[in-house]
Amino acid sequence: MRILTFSVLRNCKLKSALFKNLSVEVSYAKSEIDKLADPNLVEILPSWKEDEEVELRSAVLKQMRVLPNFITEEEEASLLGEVEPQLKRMRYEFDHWDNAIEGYRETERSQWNAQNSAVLARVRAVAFPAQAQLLPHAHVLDLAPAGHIRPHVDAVRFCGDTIAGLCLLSRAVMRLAHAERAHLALDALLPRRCLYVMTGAARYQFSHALLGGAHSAWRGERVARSRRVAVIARQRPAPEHRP
Ligand SMILES: O=C(O)CCC(=O)C(=O)O
Repeated sequence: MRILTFSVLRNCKLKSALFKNLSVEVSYAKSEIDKLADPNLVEILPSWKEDEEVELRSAVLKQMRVLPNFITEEEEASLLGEVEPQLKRMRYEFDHWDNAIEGYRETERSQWNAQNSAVLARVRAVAFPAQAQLLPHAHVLDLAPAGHIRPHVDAVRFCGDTIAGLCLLSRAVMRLAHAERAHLALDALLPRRCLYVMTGAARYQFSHALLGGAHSAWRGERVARSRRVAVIARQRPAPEHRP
């Protein structure tokens, strides 16, 4: 599906206020992110020496959070049930010469059934500031078992301060590397059914990549990857960056 090919990942070309029609009651308070995030799922790589850029290190660790078991198995099945018919009609894209991503198919979705709307409302409540305006569509990104995403920073013209992704079907390793000093790097283990939330320095100063199965390891152990679907919510770009 070439219309979306790259539009989302490279340009994050999504539109205004995600979930704006939602009337679901949300029970999480904003500080839930601190309770739900597991700091053990984000690890600074050895190339980033302990005494180097200490403030940046502590900032990025606060700004890349992984919330394990954010959704239940039933909620995962329900989200997949809604996106699968659309995804199944597409082919995985490989081999595009300048792609930042390989082995993927993607779509956008703004209308969800009641159960999925409730899940997405929880994402909004936990991951985004109360006043944040979100893009109207969630980005649904389906990576084949052999698919991967190369390092990139989401363009400010198309995406604001915070990016939050629900991870379905497979765990994966996401690598963040400082855009100018790539040895300042960290890995995040994204377990199946987690939510990750990237904001601030983690979103702007670091590239992020989704490692392919052959390169995915966590604490010395290989992380097998199978097909993975991410449902990603993004904040609207700041007014000064809007196209
Ligand atoms: O699949 C993911 O969770 C990450 C996707 C990504 O890198 C992006 O949309 O910018």
